[in-house]
Amino acid sequence: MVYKHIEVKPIAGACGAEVFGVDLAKPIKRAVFGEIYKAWLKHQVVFFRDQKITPEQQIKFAKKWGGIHIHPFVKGMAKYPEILEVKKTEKDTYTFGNRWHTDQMFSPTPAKATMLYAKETPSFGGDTQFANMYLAYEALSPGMKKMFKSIKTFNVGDGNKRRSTYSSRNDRYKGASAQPKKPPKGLKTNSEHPLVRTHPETKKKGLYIGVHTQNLVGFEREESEFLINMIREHCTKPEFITRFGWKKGSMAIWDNRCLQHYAISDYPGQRRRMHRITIKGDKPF
Ligand SMILES: O=C(O)CCC(=O)C(=O)O
Ligand SMILES: [Fe+2]
Repeated sequence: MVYKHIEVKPIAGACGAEVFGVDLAKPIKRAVFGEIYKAWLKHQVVFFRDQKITPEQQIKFAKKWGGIHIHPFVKGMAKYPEILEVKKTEKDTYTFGNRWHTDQMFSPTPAKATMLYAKETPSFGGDTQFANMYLAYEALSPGMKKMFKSIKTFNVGDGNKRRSTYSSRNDRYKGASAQPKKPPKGLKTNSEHPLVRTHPETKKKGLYIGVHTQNLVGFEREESEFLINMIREHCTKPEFITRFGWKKGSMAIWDNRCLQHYAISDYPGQRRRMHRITIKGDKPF
């Protein structure tokens, strides 16, 4: 791919690229954004370094990717409900996103993209890993592809919803991240999705599974657990993974439709604080 306005450098064989030549604090021309978006679809997650932006500027940039999703049971920042502060302090033991997952998979219309902007980073550790679900699908044998084609997963997000309806001193969620809020009545936090998902824009197929996946629809419990464990292990082979080391001012935007991600919890006693915006997605097919 040839870029006229930006420079794009992959950071690993699996996925992920760093974008150079963009100042997110300034208005971004349509042609420049067009190239960023193309690079994003190709590399699945793009990174920008040394950005100095205000919450207003981050919100403005996020709106270019689609409608901003307001989290139903995690409170946004007091002045900016669009932004969740993902924060871990010296004392916190819980790390938000510390499992392989794709955002809001429990929802009938899970997030399209997630944008994370680093405000404070530990002196070491706190990287985020991304696993390429196109590669994981492509690496399957024709027999497995055929078998997986018609499988639906059942995905549940109840843990978070439950945590958000009470707040005790012992709650491991407390203080460790954005604060829970009461979800609207009747909020749907479980959904069936295809195990093999077609990306609505690239039209490529990828495996679609994450921590929210509880069982495969229509399978016996033993069968379902066996297959899910196998798929989880397969999806996170080192060859499918890239790892991003954050510095203050780093920004990442990832595509939840074709990646899983994992926040590494290896910096006890240190602080890490991120500003997170999620972009609304469609019903997976
Ligand atoms: O903090 C991170 O590196 C990622 C956390 C996460 O899973 C998310 O923001 O969706
Ligand atoms: Fe996440």
